[in-house]
Amino acid sequence: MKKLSLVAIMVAFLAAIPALGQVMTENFEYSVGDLVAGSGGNWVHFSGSGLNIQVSEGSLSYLEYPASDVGNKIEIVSTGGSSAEDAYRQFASQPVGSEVYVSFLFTIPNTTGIPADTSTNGDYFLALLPPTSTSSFADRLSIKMGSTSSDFRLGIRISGVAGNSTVWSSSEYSTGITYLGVIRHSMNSSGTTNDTTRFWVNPAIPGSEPAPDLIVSTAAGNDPDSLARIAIRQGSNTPNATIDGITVGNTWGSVTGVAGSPSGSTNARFSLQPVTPNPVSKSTQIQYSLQAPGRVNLAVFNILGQQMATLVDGNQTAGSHSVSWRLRDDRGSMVPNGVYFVKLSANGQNITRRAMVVR
Ligand SMILES: [Ca+2]
Ligand SMILES: [Ca+2]
Repeated sequence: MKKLSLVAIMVAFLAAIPALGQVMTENFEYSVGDLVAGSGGNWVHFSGSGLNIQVSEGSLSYLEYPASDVGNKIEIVSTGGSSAEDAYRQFASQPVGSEVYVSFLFTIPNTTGIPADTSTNGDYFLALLPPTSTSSFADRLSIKMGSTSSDFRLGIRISGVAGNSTVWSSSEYSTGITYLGVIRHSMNSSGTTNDTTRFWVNPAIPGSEPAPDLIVSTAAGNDPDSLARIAIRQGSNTPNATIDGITVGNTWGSVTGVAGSPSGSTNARFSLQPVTPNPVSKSTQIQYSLQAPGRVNLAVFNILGQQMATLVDGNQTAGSHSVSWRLRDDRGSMVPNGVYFVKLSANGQNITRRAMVVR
């Protein structure tokens, strides 16, 4: 049997992430437990005590989103009391004149603990910060109740300076769904009252930048000179939430997956869709695309790195392809329940996706 080492799996994960124009990608490839303690210094605690932000097993998935289904994810809770934690991750400082894009996946399982629909500013669970600040928050992603207990509203408060209230989306969003959020902060130069932030929920990707779901400009001045931290907040009125796949970049494409294609290439890019459904119980249709024609190998490995099933092994054309896997190994036997890795290799590149088989 061929062996696929854990190192090869990690390399495959990294190869799946486009780099052009990207500043930071956070897939939470840390062990389960306290985020700050287990992140090797990537995440820094800056406020609160008692109840720490947790890394949990598995990832959020979102079709076509590059930072989907890689590593683990984090959980925050509505603490309903004094125990809390705020933590940030530093990224390369983005100066005045920059466009700072931040994309992320999130799921709100229920609306327990979040502020009422009548709240002016709600509470926030994600924000940006200047390079050395733990208090001058920009772009606080805020949440409050929607019109029913299974709906919520999202808003952006561009600055904490008095006069800048949260601007709320007109849409309501549903509990239990994984959403893609994108924030774009335009650090317009010359002036402390001229920045603009745009916000999208579930924009179509890949594609060009669509009109935002909301747009807010600084009303009372204290625009940042630079942005260099992303903060996650867990507190009394923050939501129960799962967060994953945070990407920071300077262009729409760098955080949503377009800019990964080298210039001059065809529209097709090298990609492997997350396995759906996941867990798989009967069969799955595996979709992928090739940027160039060539030798292709698509195979399924078990958690020990043993190759179980060969789905494709031969030359294929550029563009989209699809193959079904009926959960059988190369000998025709049904594979046992468990975790598997689907690995696509072509033209010296690899992408690996995780699949759970549960009958
Ligand atoms: Ca992840
Ligand atoms: Ca400004």
